[in-house]
Amino acid sequence: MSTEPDAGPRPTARATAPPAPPGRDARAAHAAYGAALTETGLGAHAVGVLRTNDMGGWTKAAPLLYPHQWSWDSAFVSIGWAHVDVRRAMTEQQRLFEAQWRNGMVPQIVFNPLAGPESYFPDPARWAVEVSPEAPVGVAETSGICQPPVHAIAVARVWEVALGTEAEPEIRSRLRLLFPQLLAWHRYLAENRDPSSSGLVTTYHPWEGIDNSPRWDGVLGRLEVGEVPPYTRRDVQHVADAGQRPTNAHYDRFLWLLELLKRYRYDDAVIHERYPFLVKDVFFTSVLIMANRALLEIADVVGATQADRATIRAWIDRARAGIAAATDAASGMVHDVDLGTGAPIEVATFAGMSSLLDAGAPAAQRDRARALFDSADFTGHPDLRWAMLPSTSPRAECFDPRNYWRGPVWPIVNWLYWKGLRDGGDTARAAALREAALDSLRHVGFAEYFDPMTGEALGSAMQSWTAAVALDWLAS
Ligand code: 2M8
Repeated sequence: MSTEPDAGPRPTARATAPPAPPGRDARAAHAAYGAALTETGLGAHAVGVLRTNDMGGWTKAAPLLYPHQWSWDSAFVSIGWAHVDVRRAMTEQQRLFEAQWRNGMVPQIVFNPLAGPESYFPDPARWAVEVSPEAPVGVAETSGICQPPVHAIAVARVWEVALGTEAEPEIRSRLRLLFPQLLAWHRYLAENRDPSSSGLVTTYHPWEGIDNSPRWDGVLGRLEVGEVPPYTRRDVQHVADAGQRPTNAHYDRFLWLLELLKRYRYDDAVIHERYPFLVKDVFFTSVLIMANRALLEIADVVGATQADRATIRAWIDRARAGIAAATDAASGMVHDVDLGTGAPIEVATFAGMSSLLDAGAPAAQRDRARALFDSADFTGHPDLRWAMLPSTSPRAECFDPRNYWRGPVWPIVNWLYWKGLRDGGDTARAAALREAALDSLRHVGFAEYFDPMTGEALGSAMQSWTAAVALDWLAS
């Protein structure tokens, strides 16, 4: 990876450094972590997490479980770094975009060249992205799928923090370099991932963000799993309890999909024709709307052409129409569409309120989403420890409070909804969510996710993006 532009001053102070990264004994680590947090204060400790995971220009998503640079994690991480060092925040994104594919795709994972093949599975050899003429050559190795486009949102936040500081001119010139790459990324999503111009992004794999969400159960259940070369799961070696992670049956399906993507050389046209996991993803699409709104702000900063601005506005309009069409008239919930059957996926998860991520969505649509957000199905559920959005409604049959994306609270998801509420002028609701989130973080620490009822920390400790959103909430 190149060292240009400069990564900014290397962090030196270690006074706030958290305890050593957790291995198998993650529960004890979470507890030690919580105690340290009370002593040192949330902000100082969050900075300690970012510094611990800092690889000099990019940040590991977590110390052991995720030893590489993940796409949307890194975007949130930039938002966190912005409050420590805006130059370092920009570098995080520029490093990520060095691995952008020729077709504009920003890969889900940019692999750490220093981490051995046993550090994480699937590794670069399993992805074998060199089968695609679109994969980058001569830069870091990557996976072959992508994740929600939080990057422009992050970069707009970095700019906001840099504004009026001595770093402003430098950040502006670095934004000029990044803008075309962000535009190419959004174009990839608007075109390659939506060949029918429905306005909705097609997702190809649970690993494109919300891994084992019950939203995918129907499609995964229909899959006929073919021959998957033998593999060893590494993830379960790093969490206290495998019950917090996807099942082996899920992993077999994830890996079979990977084999198919590889067989189709990661070619979007072929994938749209033959591949069995094609879902019009309303959450992904709504993040893209938020990101395109942010990209318009960046367009002003860098003096983008009118043609580029018109293109971005057209993408927003089309996506908005797609979300409106995917909204259930009776419940007000927005549903993904399973392209295999053409049917909506009617599972009650946070994705159902995706209209709240678009501050410019029609008022009536946002009103309905807000009512759902407040309802006992979501943040108004009486047993919640904090009034925050769980990944799946506690009233849904498939709700599991401790298993990954099937129930636990993810602070980063709440950050997105907080931003959507705040940008949409819903200041009281946004303020309440921020308060609840900060209180939860003080108790839970920077866990990957937590049990919505008990507040028990789950998954990895010292998760970078959790620390990053804490820093942004503290600064907001
Ligand atoms: C989780 O996903 C990875 C695969 O990408 C995994 O389980 O191994 C998800 O929560 C994903 O959204 C996140 O980006 C990643 C790193 O935090 O972990």
